Amino acid sequence: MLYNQIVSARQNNQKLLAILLDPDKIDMESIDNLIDKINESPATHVFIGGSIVEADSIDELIIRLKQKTIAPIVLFPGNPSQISKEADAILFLTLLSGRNPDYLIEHQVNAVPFLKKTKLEVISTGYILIESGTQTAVERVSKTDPLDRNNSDYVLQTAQAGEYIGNQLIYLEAGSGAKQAVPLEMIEKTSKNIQIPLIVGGGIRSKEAIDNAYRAGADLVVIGTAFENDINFFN
Ligand code: 1GP
Repeated sequence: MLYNQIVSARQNNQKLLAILLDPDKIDMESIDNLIDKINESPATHVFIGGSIVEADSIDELIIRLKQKTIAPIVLFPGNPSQISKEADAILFLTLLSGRNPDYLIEHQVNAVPFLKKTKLEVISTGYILIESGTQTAVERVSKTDPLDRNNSDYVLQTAQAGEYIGNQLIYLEAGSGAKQAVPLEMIEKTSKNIQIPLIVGGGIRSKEAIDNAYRAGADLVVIGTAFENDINFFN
C-alpha cells in the first residue's frame, strides 16, 4: 500500500518528491516529452489535480502516464468530479484551515459513490492552507481564509486536531504559485510534533528550497508551477 510506503519513508528519513500535474494545463500533444522529463526527474510520486479542473481528460492523462511511468499516480482533487479510477490512490482531503462545510464534509460525502466504484487507495489527508502573500486559487475556490503565516502554534494545533480526527497525512499548503512558501520554522514545529507524515507544497521553486523544506522536516515536497513553467527544472 502506498500509505505504508510513505510512513516507512518517514521512519527511514527517505525524502519523497511529487510532481503535481494540473490536467487543464497539460498539452496532450507533447505528453510523451513530459513523461520523459518526469521519468528523468527524482520524483517518487505524481499528483494529479487542481482547484478548477474541467477535465474529461483526467482519465486519458493518467492512462498515458501509466503506460510509461513507474511513479504511483495520486489524485489531489479540488472536488469530486476529479476522481478517476485509473489512478492508484487519492488524497481524501479535509480543508482543516477553513470553516466552509462544503470542504469539511459536503464534497467528501458526495465523493463516496464515485469512490466505491473504484479500487483507489483512500488516504485521509488534513489540508492546511497557509497565508502566502497573495490570494491563491484554493482561497478563491473554497471561499476560506488561510492561516496566519506567523502563528506556527495555531497551525500545529490544527495539524494535531487533524491527527486526532484520524487524518493519515498532513499537507501544509501555501497554494499553487504562492509568492512565499510555508515558513521553515512552521514546517519544523509541525513535523516534530505530529506522528504522521507531512507533505509541504506551494511556491517551492528551487533545489535549495526543496532541500530546506526537507531539512525542516517535510517528508514529501510537492512541485507544481516550477515544473510546469520549466520542463527542465529538475535538470
Ligand atoms: C499546489 O502545493 C502545490 O497545491 C504545488 O504548488 O504549484 O507552487 O509548486 P506550486
